[in-house]
Amino acid sequence: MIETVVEAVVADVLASTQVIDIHTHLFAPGFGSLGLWGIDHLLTYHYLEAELFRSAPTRPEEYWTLSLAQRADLIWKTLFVVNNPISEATRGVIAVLDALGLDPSARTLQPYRHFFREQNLPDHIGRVFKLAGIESVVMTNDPLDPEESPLWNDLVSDTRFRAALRLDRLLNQETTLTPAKTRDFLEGWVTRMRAVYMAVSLPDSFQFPANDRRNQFLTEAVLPACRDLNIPLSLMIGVRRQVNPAIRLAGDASGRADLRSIETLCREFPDNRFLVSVLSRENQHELCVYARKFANLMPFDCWWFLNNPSVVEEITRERLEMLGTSFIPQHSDARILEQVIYKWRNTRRTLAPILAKSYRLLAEDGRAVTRADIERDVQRLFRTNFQNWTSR
Ligand code: RAT
Ligand code: ZN
Repeated sequence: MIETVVEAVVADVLASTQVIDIHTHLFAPGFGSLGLWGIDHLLTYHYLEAELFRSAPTRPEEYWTLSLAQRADLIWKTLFVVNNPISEATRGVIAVLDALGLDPSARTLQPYRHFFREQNLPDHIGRVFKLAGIESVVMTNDPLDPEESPLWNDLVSDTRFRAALRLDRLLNQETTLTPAKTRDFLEGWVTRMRAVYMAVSLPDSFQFPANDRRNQFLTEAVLPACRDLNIPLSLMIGVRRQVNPAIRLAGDASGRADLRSIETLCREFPDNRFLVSVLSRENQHELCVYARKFANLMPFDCWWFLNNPSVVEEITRERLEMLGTSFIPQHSDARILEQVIYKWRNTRRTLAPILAKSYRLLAEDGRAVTRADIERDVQRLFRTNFQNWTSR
């Protein structure tokens, strides 16, 4: 295949491969108001709130007294009318409106609110998934969340939404549970949720081994439970929570972590599988090095502040060069349903030239690829690496 053809074929294969979105904050319709969608939530996404305070004189204390609709109006006016929406998060809203057939240059939110009011949620979810090219999403499910846990009682299952048992409260805060009780608790909840993995976000200061409560619960409860249930543990490392509490969810930052903890975990727990994402750009290369040492380590995603084309490009090239296709390139982290449209569109757009370049180099070195070869790689990246990791 000649070069321009390769890039077109890659783009076409990426577009037609239904992705499994392995980490989101979305909820199946059965969770009612926990599932966020529509224009007001799209605009009050914390990525946009962080940008609002840089361009409007409004103070956070003042912002939080406003209603949801007033906050959305302020963000629209500030970031979309008075300024051009050229940041990644603002451009995403434009892409969503456009994909849904709306004119993205309205001065007020009235036409968008009207559109979303007319939608019936189950049909709308189907349309959004189709536009995003996703087959299913993995939710973030915290059994200690007082709003969420009672809803599991009589939930109608929806195979488009799979569960992941989130451990942040259990591991990062004090609970009254002992490690032994925690292990039973986790095994019970994984079975009930049919969770495909357990997950925790960890600070940049995370150390393993260390003489602390988190290490004790990891060693005595989480790791044995994951091993017995034969599911992976997802570690998302490098978040510095609430460096600016005034801006709430937008107030978290990132920091470089000591990845020798990953080395120890992978070596000392060979019967466990780890999905690992690191938030600091500076940690990416060593994560690839560790993945070359330990087959029970699966690097995934360009997470949060890394999910911008310039950084995704760098990280993904590095991973392809060092790991071939044995990693999971991206998840959406969507908190609001329609975000999957722009997040996956951006991922495909960034991946196409990167993959095409790998195939061009391969051809220059003597082996041309066929469409079937490209399909095999994209299947691994978008689907089977995760499927194999979670259903052994
Ligand atoms: O990306 C985000 O929205 C962050 O606020 C976090 O949710 C992060 O992805 C996490 O899962 O902790
Ligand atoms: Zn997340």
